[in-house]
Amino acid sequence: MKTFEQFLDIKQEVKEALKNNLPVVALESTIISHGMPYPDNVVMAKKVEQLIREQGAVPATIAIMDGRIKVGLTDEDLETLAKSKHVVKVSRRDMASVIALKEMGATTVASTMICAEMANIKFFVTGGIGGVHKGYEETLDVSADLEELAQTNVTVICAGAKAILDLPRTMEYLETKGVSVVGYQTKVLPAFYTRTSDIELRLHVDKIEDLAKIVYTKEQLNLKGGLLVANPIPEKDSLDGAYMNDIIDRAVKQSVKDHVQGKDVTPYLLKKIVEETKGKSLQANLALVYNNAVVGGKLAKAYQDLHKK
Ligand code: PSU
Ligand code: MN
Repeated sequence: MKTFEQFLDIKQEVKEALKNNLPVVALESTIISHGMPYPDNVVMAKKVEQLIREQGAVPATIAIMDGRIKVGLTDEDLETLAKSKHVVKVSRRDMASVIALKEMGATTVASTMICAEMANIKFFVTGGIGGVHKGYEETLDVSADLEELAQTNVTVICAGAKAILDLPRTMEYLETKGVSVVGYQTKVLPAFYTRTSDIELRLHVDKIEDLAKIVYTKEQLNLKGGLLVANPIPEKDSLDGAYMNDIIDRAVKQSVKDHVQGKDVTPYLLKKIVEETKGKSLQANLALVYNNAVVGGKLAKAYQDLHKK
């Protein structure tokens, strides 16, 4: 037994799927505890799991509870996480302390990747990744998600990075760290609430099977690190770019005035944007996560089919 396995609590259904080489898709929990208000968050968490199942894959939402890394949560666990005011947002640096001190922790993209790799899960669906923040020249605020993508072997399906971030610098950082960003049915980086940005991607594919081939080949080559699939929000759910940028700029300025720092920045901005858009951004956020769940489930399945050949 590897030493970390003593802390892993893999749900029976997930364990069996992994044993039988069936497709499994990991999900993060910070999006539940810190990314959306209750009760939308728990509705989202359950629906995402259902959508993944509909693609023929098994969902595994990850969180830290009672000193254990839970891989696969019950509906009751999801409720607890969604309602509690005392959930720690756990990135890589917080993992050991939250486990050791038996706190309740929700995993970010970075820590979900770590836990997924520990459990041998290859695919992970989220909304948007963290990145280089606007004004980073002053604050040095760069999400640990980017470092994790550089070193942990999990494919992350997201809707790009949202415009609260400095998108060009986020892309440069990923390039430096050797992380492939593959556009799925898009030639430009989607910007979360919107389908497009002015950043051209070096790589895009139109077919799920091609994504699966890229994941498989990266693995055969033994290349370290993650792979980022950028899947744009559906047209009908996307918001107007200029409208959103204006709201985001104001939210970022307010966060500086309010001296928001560290891990509080992203949750603060998300909440402000939901308020300012009177819930429109929340609807868009839900729609894009569902869309990612469908693509993630299909990709996990396509990868497994490829593997069998
Ligand atoms: N982007 C979203 N919703 C979220 C997050 C990002 O649209 O909930 C969360 C993810 O868990 C991501 C984390 O990993 O915020 C990034 O936080 P930070 O910027 O502090 O690294
Ligand atoms: Mn940060």
